[in-house]
Amino acid sequence: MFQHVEAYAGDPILSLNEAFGKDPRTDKINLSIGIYFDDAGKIPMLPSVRAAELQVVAEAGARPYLPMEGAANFRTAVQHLLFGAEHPAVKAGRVVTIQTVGSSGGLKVGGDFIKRYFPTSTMLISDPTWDNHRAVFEGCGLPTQIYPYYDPATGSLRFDAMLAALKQAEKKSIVLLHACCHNPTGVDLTRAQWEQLVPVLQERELIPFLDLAYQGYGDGITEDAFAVRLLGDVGLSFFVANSFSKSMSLYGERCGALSVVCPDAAQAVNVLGQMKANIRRNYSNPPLHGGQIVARVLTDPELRPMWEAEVAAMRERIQTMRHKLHDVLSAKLPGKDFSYFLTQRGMFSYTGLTADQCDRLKEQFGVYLVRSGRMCVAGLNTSNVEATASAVAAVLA
Ligand code: KET
Repeated sequence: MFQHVEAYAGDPILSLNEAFGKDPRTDKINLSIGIYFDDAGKIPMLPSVRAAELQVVAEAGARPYLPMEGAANFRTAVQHLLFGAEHPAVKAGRVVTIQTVGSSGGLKVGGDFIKRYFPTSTMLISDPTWDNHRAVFEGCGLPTQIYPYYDPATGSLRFDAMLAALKQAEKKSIVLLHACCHNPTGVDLTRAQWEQLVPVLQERELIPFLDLAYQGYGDGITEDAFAVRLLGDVGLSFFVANSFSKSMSLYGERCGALSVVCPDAAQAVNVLGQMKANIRRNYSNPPLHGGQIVARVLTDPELRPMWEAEVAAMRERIQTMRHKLHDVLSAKLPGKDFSYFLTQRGMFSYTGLTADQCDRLKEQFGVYLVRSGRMCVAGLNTSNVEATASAVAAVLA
C-alpha cells in the first residue's frame, strides 16, 4: 500500500539534534539546534516560569477547550508585549492576535491565510534564512524567492542589494523579515536600516511578515520588538509570529502567537474570523497549559521583572561565551579574524565553516554544528568552550 512513500531525508536541524542525542561520546558538544543551555549544559527551568507554572497548576480546575484563537488573557498579554499596551493600533482594535502551536504554528497559519487571500503572492525570504521558512511556506502552497541578505565575504548585511531587490519585487509580495537575532547569520538590520526599509515596503505595497523567535536575546525584550513597533507606528499592515520557546525556555510547550495588524477594526474582525476557520480545520484549538504559564509570567507584577532579569542573564552569558570563544580562537590562529563572534547577535554565529568542516567537527571531535556553518553559541559553556575552540582551530588549520 505504501510503496510509493519515499524515505524522509530528515531535517537539517532536528535530525542533527537527534543524532547528537544518540552519539555515545561523553565529551560531545551540541551547538546545533537553537536552544539555550545554561552553564551546566542544561536547558534551564527559569524560576519565574516555574513559579508561574506552580500557580497555574494550583489554580487549575476543569480543562475545557480553549476558543479556536486561544486564551484571551494570553492573546492580550502577547499584544502588550509586542506592541506595548498603549500602542494606537492596539487601542484601535486593529491588531488580531491568536495563540498558536509555537511560532512555527503562527507561520503556518499565517501562510495558509496568505495563500487563500493573496493567492498570487510570492514569499520573499532572506538569503540565507531558517531552513524551515521555505519548507513551511512552500507547504502552504506559496512559492518562495530569496532576496540578498548576508555577504559571506564581509560577514555583514548586503543592505543596498536587499533594498534594490525589494524595490523590484512584485507588488503584494510577502517579505519575511527576522525582527531580531537573524537565524542563521546573527546579522541584523540597524534601527536606521529598518527606517530606510519602511518607504520601500510602502511604495511596493509589500506585506511584511516578521518572525520574532528570539525576543530578548538581542538587546532586550522591548528593544527587540523595535521593528514590530516601527511597522505599527508607520501604519503598515503586517504579520508577526512570535515565540516563547527561547525567551521562556518553554520549547516543548509550543507557545507562540500570530498577530496581524490590519488597516481598521472591521477588517481585523474578519481576519480573526478566517484565522479561526483555518485553525478549526487544522487542529481545532490550541493547548491550554503552556499559554497560561506565559500569560502569568507576562502579567504578574512580581514574575514579570524576574523573567526580564532572567532573560538578561541568558543574553549576557551568551556574550561572555562569544568573547571567550573569540579570544581562544584568536590566540590559536593569530592570522584569522574572528571578530564576527563578537558582532553577531542572538543565539547563532555564522562561522563560514564548510559542510565538510562541520562533518569533520562532528565525526572527529563530537562538536555538532548545522552543516551551513551555523553555530549555536548558546550551547557553549565554561566547560566546553576551550574544547570547541580547539576543534574549530583544528579544522581551520
Ligand atoms: N523562527 C525562527 C527564526 C526559528 O529559528 C525557530 C526555531 C522558529 C521560528 C520556531 O520556533 P517555535 O519553537 O516553533 O516557536 N528554530 C530552532 C529550532 C528549530 O529548528 O525548530 C533552530 O533554528 O534551531
